Amino acid sequence: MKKPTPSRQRNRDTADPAYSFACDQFAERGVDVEAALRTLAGIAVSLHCWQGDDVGGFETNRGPIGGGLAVTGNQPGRATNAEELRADLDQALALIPGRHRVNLHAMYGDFGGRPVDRDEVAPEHFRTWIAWAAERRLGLDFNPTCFAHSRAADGFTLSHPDASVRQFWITHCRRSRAIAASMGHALHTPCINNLWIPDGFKDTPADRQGPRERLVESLDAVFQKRYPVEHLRDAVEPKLFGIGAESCTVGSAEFYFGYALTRRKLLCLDSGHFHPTESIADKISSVLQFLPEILLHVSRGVRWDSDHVVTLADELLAITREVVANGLLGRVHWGLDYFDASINRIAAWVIGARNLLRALLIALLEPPGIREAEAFGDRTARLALQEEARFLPVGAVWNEHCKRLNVPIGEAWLSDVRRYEMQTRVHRA
Ligand code: RNT
Ligand code: ZN
Repeated sequence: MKKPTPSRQRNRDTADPAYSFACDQFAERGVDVEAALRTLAGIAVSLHCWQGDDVGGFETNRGPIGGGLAVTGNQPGRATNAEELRADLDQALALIPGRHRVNLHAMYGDFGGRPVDRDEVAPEHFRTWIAWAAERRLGLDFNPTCFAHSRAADGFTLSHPDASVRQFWITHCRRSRAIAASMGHALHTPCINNLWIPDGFKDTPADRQGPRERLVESLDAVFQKRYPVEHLRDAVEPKLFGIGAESCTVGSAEFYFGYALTRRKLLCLDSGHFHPTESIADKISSVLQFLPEILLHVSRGVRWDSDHVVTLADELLAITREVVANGLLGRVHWGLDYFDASINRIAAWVIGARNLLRALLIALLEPPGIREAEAFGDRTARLALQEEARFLPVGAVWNEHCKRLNVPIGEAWLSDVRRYEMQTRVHRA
C-alpha cells in the first residue's frame, strides 16, 4: 500500500522553486510559511460596497453626499443599481484570494424604484443582498446612512437640537440594527453594524457639551433593543473632523471610546480619522486592553482624511503587524473604507484588498528573532532584523497563496478588470 504523503510535503513538491526557496529562507529564521498561509486563508476582509458607486446608493431621491464626505474623479462605469453593484463585487471578489465579506450601507437597499425613506428601511429591502451573499457563502456587514439626506443637510443627526430630527435618525439606526441582525441570522455569521454620524461644527461652537449629551441619549435609545451576539455586533466610529465640521466633531475619539467602554460596543478605528501624525496601529493594543473587539476601517489619508486606495505602505504594515504580532486576529474585524472615482472602481477594491492581505501575510511571516532581540534588550539586533525582514522573499509566498486559492498571480488580475470594463461599457454611463 502507498503511504499517504503528509500534506506539508505534498505542497512543497508541487510548489514552484521560488516558493520552496522562500520556505527555506523563512524556516531558517524560525517561520512556518505553511502555517502562515493557513491563517491568512481564514481572514475575512469586509469589502465596502460604496467604492463601487461613489457612495451613491439606490434611493430614488438621491441627494448630494454631504456629511463632510467627498468623492473625486469621474471614471465611467459606476454601478447604478443593485444588480450592477453585485456583478462588480463578484468580479472584484474573484480576484482577491480567500472568502470575504461585503459591507453595505442602508441606502443600498433594493427599493424596486419606490421611494423608501430612511425611517422606513426594513430587512425586506435587503432580501436580494442576503440571497446573493448566501449563495456565495459571504458574510454581510451593515451601516445606517446618516448623511446624503435632507434631514442631515445642516450637518446634525443624532445630536440635533431638534428632538424630531433626532427621533428620525434614532428610528433609522434602530431599523438598521434590525436589518443587520436579520443578515447575521440568515448568513450564520455576525453582522457588524457600524454607526458613524457626521455631526459637527464648521466654526467654534458655543456649546460642545449639549450635543454630546444628546448624542449619548440618542445612542442609548438606538441600542436599547438587544440582539443575539451571533447575529449582530454594534460598532461606533469616531472622527477628528470632516469638510464643514472642522472645529468640533460631536462623536470624537474620546467620546466614542468612553461610549464603547461603558456600553460594551465595538470601537471602529478608521485610519483617516485622527491627526495626520497619529497612527491607528499604536491604538490597537491600547483599546484592546479594555474592549473585547474592535472594527478597523482600513483607509489611507493623504494629508487629510482623503480616503485614498490602500497601498502597501508603512502605515498599513504597522496596522497588520500590531494585530498579528500580539495575537489579536480573533478580536479584530477588518473592513476597507475609501472611495476613489479617478481610477477603475473594481481595480480600487482589488488593489486595496490584495494589499491588506499582503500586509497581513508579511505580518504572519515576521521572524521571531525581532521580538526575541527586544526581549534581550538588544535594540541593535531588533532594528537590523526588522530592516532585513523587509527583503525576505514574501512575493513568492503571496504568489503561491494566489495560485492555491485560484486567483490571478501578480498583475494578471488587471486584464480581467479591463475585459469586464469593456463588457459592461455598453450598458453603463
Ligand atoms: C466617514 C466614515 C464612514 C464612511 C462610510 C461611508 O468619515 O469613515 O465610515 O466612510 O460610512
Ligand atoms: Zn470609516
